[in-house]
Amino acid sequence: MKPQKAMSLLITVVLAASLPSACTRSMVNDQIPSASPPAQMSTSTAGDEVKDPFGKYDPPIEVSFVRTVDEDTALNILPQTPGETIEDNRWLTAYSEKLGIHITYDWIVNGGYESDAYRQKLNVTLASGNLPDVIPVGPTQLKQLTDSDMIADLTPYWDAYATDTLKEYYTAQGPGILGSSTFDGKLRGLTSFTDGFQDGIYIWIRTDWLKKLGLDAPKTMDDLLYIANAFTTGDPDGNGVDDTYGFAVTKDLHTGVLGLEGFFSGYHAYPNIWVEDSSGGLIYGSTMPEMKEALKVLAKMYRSGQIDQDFAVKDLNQVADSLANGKIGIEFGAQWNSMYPLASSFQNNPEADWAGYPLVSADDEPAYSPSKFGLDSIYYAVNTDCEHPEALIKLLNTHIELCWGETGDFDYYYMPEANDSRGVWKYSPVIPSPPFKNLAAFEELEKARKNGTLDQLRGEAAAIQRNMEAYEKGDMSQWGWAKIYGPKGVYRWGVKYKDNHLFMWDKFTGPPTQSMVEKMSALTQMEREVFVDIVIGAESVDAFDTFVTDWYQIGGGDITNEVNEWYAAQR
Ligand SMILES: [Ca+2]
Repeated sequence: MKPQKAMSLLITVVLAASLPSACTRSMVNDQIPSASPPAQMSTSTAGDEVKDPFGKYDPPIEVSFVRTVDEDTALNILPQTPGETIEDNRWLTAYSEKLGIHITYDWIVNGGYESDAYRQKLNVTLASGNLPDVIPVGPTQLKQLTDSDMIADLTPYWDAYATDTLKEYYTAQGPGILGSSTFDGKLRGLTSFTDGFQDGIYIWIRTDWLKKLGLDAPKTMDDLLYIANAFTTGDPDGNGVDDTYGFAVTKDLHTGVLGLEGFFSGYHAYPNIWVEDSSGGLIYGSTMPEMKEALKVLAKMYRSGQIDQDFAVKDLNQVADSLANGKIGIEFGAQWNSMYPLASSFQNNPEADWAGYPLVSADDEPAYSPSKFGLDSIYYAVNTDCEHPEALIKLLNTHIELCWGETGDFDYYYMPEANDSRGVWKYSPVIPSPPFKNLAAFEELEKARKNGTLDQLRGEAAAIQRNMEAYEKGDMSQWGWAKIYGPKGVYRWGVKYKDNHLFMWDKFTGPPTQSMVEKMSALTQMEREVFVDIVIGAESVDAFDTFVTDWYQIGGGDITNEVNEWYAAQR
């Protein structure tokens, strides 16, 4: 009931009702040929149109979508943009004026794309077969629509119409982003979000403890292990008792915060992601032989008290509490860890001066930053009946250009100061953003610091600079920003990761396979139990070998086969 009511309120303007739909072929008579893909069109002699990534349709066309209105849009954006509605706003006006594309919505529901309201409505639409021109779907639905041949192969349109910038955005994090929506070599959808791998795992260390013990930041795994031992036995908090630990470890072992992935990578082991083996196939990183040595080291650290003796029953929040209470000096995690949980440590004790460092290796080969694929996102797929599949690409090109391009206006189209810095970009039916967006903001800040042009920053970098200045002026709640974006921020190392290709991308980026859906959670549980038992000494490290055999036998083998079938189909 609620969504319908909201819908009737939101649909205040019926845009361009008399325009031909992009799906009603007979009514469309513009200069863009349609039925055959551009790759073939280019071989024809007469009437070739130039495949302009920003080409305007004349007469205009109509492109239908379905969409959601999330809470932020309903509560923050709409009230701060008087005169604009979901169906009549600055973004739709821009698409109309610049591209001759009139956006309409077959339906609109309240909630995000992950909401039950959207899923239910979408399922009804998919079952009816009456799809809009462009349909935002999850990875599993994308696969189903592909299998039932209801959505177009976007490959020729992508090749012909995507700008270099757009192509760069979708490939900057390796082939996985486009690969996640490619089936049998055909591109069936485009993600709304090009940042599928985050931007790195770092070592966060109490530098006030380093200083107190006369130690330098670690450059190697040996250094790091030395520091962890010193943090345990050297009384870094100066209370005369050995009551501190080296590493933060939770019972779940692998998490983006307080996790051990960054430690394992120092031994070239990559649990929880799929990596290539020497024959070019994919294996599950948790089963790599390299895991064994790393587990052995952890067991030794546990025995010597460098890891909380009760970690096996402590979840993320409990370990975060220990860290906030000054009991832990090293944790592995993402750049945002300075906001949580490290900020609490600083709030409790202003001397707790955390800093982020790059991962270290146990030998000469670099430790790659583990990058698990987590595209919590939707894909734009195009109805096979749609007259102008390339219109989607033009919308994406234009969105990027208006927000981040030379001719764009970030302060009008993204987060306008005039509208209380609300994210009006959400008015657009497509919302691609640059990968490594935050790293790019750091690089802008670095450049401005070097050139003395901090006052000329705009957009996100300007907002971050304001937060850092607030911290300088005594607003302690902004501490975390400087730890990421300041001159000594952790992103110094993020830029190095990026420039030197030091990411270990998760190579499986497809929808969950059948066996994965059925068996992965049990396998993950077994993995955690065995690894924890090895660390606490309940099992010898040789239990790892049994684990690998068991893992393959009780479902991991099937999953591995399916993952490799998917991988082969990507090529
Ligand atoms: Ca102590």
